[in-house]
Amino acid sequence: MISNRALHQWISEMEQLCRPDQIVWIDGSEEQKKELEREAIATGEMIGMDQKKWPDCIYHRTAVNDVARTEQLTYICTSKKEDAGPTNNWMEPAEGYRRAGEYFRGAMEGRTMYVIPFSMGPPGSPFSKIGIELTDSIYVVLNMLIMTHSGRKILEQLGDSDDFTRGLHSKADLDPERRLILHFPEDNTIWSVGSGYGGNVLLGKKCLSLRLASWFGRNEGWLAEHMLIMGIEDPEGRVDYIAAAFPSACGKTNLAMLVPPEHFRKQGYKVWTVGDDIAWIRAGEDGRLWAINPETGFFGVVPGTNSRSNPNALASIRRNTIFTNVLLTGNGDIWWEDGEGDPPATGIAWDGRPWKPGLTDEAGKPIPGAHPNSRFTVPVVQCPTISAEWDNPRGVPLSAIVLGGRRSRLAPLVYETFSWRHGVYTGATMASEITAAQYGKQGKVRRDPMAMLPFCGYNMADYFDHWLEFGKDLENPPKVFHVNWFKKDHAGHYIWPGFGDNLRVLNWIVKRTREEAGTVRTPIGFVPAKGEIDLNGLEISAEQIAELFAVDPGDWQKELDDHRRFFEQFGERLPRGIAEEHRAMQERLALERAGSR
Ligand code: GTP
Ligand code: SPV
Ligand code: MN
Repeated sequence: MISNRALHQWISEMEQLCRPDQIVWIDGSEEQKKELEREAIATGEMIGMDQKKWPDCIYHRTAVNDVARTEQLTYICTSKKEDAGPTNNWMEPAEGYRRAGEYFRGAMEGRTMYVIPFSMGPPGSPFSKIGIELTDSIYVVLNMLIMTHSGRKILEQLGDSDDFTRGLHSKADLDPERRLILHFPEDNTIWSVGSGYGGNVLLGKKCLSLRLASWFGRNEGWLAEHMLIMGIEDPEGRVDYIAAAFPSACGKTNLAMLVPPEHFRKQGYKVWTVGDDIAWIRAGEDGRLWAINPETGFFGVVPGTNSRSNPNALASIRRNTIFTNVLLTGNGDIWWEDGEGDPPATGIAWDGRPWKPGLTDEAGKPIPGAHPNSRFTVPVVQCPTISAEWDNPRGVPLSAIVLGGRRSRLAPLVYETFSWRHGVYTGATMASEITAAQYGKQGKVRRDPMAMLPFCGYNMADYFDHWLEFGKDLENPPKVFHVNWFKKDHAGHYIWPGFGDNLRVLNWIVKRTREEAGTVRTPIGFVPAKGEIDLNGLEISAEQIAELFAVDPGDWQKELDDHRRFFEQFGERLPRGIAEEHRAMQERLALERAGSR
């Protein structure tokens, strides 16, 4: 099909290792896609859906032990262990190739190897990176066709260059004991074996666009981040773009597709979606930050998606969508928890077992029909609020960076950091409660710097340093904010309504970037002055507002002690700027506590 020698040589080596029956090149055509869907349905790899109700949609169920990324089986394979750092699993490259090579050996016998040429970022943009994924999964091919620029046009773009990410994936036998997700940043290579789940196998996504890209970004002077990108248009038609880092399943897709509350809609506020998961950020010649969404699709959490929480997502996924691990009914319909309408009388749960409403486990807990991490895959252009700038090769200029997590306690609804350096400190100490998108004890608070704990492809201490240095070179570094939509009252209920009402907070943030809104100084940053967040049309009491913005110096002292313990693992490598910010915060808290005594 093409003359690229480096590409052909690599493919033939991988072919010898995996021994597929045949090789098929993905050209990006609609005919090939339809043919693959038919084949996947015929073999049972995927399941057809009611085409009247769900036009061009298709269903997939993963293995029951394969429903989220497996961070414990994900490795950074660098020559030096320190380059991966204390927060990553590390394996020596030779050991990685040897161990995974054993699982790959002959794994594609009786199967087809698909060759997927893809580009993260618009082809030809200075931001963009080309990859080739080899896979034995039609599910992966169909997802990559939605999530990336892919097919013949990318091969043409690549030409004879050997500058492409070499991605090898095989489901092999889907055995978690023989599963590895390996990254070789020094070789621009990714090997993933033994899984069929999204973030483990769509190699353009977390593996390339975050783990490898963060490594490239450090060497080349840019940032690859786990961030949504959205535009907020005010009644005068000015659009401010913000990028926001929240950990997995903490609200990026929802915020990126936000519908303004009525009070704002009437005034003419609009929200535009640019991306919901990943941002690549560069400094522009104008001294501002510019960001692109390298993806072309959304791989979003299904449960909780309904016409109140996220009508734009719901509108996006009515056609031409892949559904993974939701509840399937006998007649090709689907259902999920906190979606639209009543559950069906009976169905087949995400794990393939018969399901009916009211089922409980031994502990009396409801058994869900859809897995809490069930996902939709849909082209971004199907979103009613997709920004006209979404695939602009130059990206969009950022007015603010927003950080956040899921904290039932402690973190106030919103605060503004004092400086870029304090913003980096705030990102470095981000924490969130574990969700269904990760394996681990759900609800437990873990530190997740910049929402990148599972995605930073190098030593996290060097990552902090890269952020600090990156900001020093900026003429106009954007302000950095922290938000928390998830604070709970003593009865365990969310205090803040969230979703569309989050625009009230974003509006304050945008005003702050123009120095147009008042603040109150606290030891952790500036919180909105009374009356500065527009609460018009919202039923919320003064006590609730007070609780949302409370900054308790005693609780924050405990938090700060935990920051210190977290930083200890980086030893000497922790940048001085971070240690200095820690000390400064210690002093502000001590002053506050002395003052309030
Ligand atoms: P990944 O795709 O895993 O990176 O997740 P994400 O960050 O895009 O999270 P998503 O928007 O899919 O939200 C995950 C869960 O958080 C869903 O169950 C949402 O209903 C819930 N959620 C999102 N925004 C809010 C909010 O403002 N308030 C509350 N209470 N819940 C929210
Ligand atoms: C996440 O877990 O942050 C996701 C889903 O966006 S996955 O692509 O599986 O990583
Ligand atoms: Mn994500």
